[in-house]
Amino acid sequence: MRVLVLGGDGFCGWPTSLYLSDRGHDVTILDNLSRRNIDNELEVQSLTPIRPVGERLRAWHEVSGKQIGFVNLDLAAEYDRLVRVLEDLRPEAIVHFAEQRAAPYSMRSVPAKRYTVDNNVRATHNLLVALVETGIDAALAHLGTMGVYGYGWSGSAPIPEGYLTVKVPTPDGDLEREILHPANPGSVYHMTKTLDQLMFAFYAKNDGLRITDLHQGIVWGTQTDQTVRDERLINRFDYDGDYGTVLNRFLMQAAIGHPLTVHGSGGQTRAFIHIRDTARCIEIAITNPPLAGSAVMVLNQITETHRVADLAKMVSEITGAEIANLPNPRREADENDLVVRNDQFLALGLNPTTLSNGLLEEVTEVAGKYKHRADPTKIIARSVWRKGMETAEDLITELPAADN
Ligand code: NAD
Ligand code: USQ
Repeated sequence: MRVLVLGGDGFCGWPTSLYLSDRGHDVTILDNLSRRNIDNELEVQSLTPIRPVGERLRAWHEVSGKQIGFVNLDLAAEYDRLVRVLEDLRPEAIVHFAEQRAAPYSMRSVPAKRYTVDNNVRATHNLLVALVETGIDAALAHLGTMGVYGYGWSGSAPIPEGYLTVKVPTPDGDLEREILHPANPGSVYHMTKTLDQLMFAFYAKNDGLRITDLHQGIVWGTQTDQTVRDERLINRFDYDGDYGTVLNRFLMQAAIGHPLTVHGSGGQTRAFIHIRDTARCIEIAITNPPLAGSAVMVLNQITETHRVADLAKMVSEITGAEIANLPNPRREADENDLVVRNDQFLALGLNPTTLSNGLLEEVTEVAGKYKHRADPTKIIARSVWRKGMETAEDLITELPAADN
């Protein structure tokens, strides 16, 4: 298939682009490299030495013999160029990763909140309008998030795949209806994903766009079968307090001898997926799209759920790392249940990589190898959900210095 990967220079987009290319798809990446600019703004770099995009693409051509195209374009701002790119490439499938994706970054300041909403909402809407204007009937797979459902809203009831069957009381008896699961975002970033959902529902209904919204859990791991083929292909590894996600942060912290930064009691339960499975799920999604005129297809892109405290314990048992229970800078439940349906991906052939069989490999081969690149001052999460919230900043002198 001709596949356009929006946000294909990022943590999920890069390995997915290589995977799709390796599988014989004709891939073009579109990215404005804004994520690399945010690294500069935050004065932090990926733990792994990611190469400039041109060098990445040349390296892929050398090792695989395959070409991946690249377009530097701001999806949120350059609408006319986007239309021209779509008309030139006429993609059969589009994968949409191109949004600001960190919840802590989206809460750190007024400019960051405004940027996250402007960037994400406009990027998604521009894409949808451009598909209608050009008449390109591509299968669109968007990376949404498990966080659109919120945590704890429905107690221990399993979270369905997007839609909930409800009974509406009427004078003539109950009507059964299928509705989009109520949105309950926990950050400005997560809120943009709930807004995306409404735009998708409208354009699927009104214009017959074929859309799959992948409600993905937290992605962990770094390397895939493609990114290991040459060091110039290495994937990004975020570990800082804004962009680092919990499990990769714990793995990196263990590698440099920093205590594991559990927020509060660690009773938060979240859904996880390995980066290799992200890439596989995307191919499954674009090759099994909904029919025109159908509602948006929602797939929960997760393979397992864990409590943060249990992850810390697991990493600590393997590595001997200490665990620090820090003040939680976020407004979130201290504890929640989470049971998630993911039947559709399993039925479509996904064979999940689970935590136990990939964990050690990550600690030793990636975090350990590049630990000299870590800046320990960037580890503590400093973005707070409300002014005046306590952070771990005051405890920093009490935390043992990282053994870097
Ligand atoms: P990332 O920040 O590493 O990658 C996003 C890419 O999109 C970057 O390369 C960035 O430069 C590009 N981009 C952003 N705005 C753009 C714009 N206006 N125009 C063109 N390019 C733009 O993020 P990621 O971790 O790869 O996440 C990708 C997607 O998957 C996001 O939408 C995110 O919400 C979703 N997701 C990620 C995770 C995770 O754990 N990383 C989990 C669930 C869902
Ligand atoms: N947490 C810690 N210690 C840390 C970092 C995080 O205890 O050092 C806790 C957080 O407080 C939270 C949980 O771990 O309770 C998850 O935090 P996270 O930063 O790993 O994940 P999150 O902010 O939810 O965001 C990430 C991605 C986002 C994606 C989302 C999927 O950055 O793009 O949408 O995971 S999900 O969480 O399923 O909505």
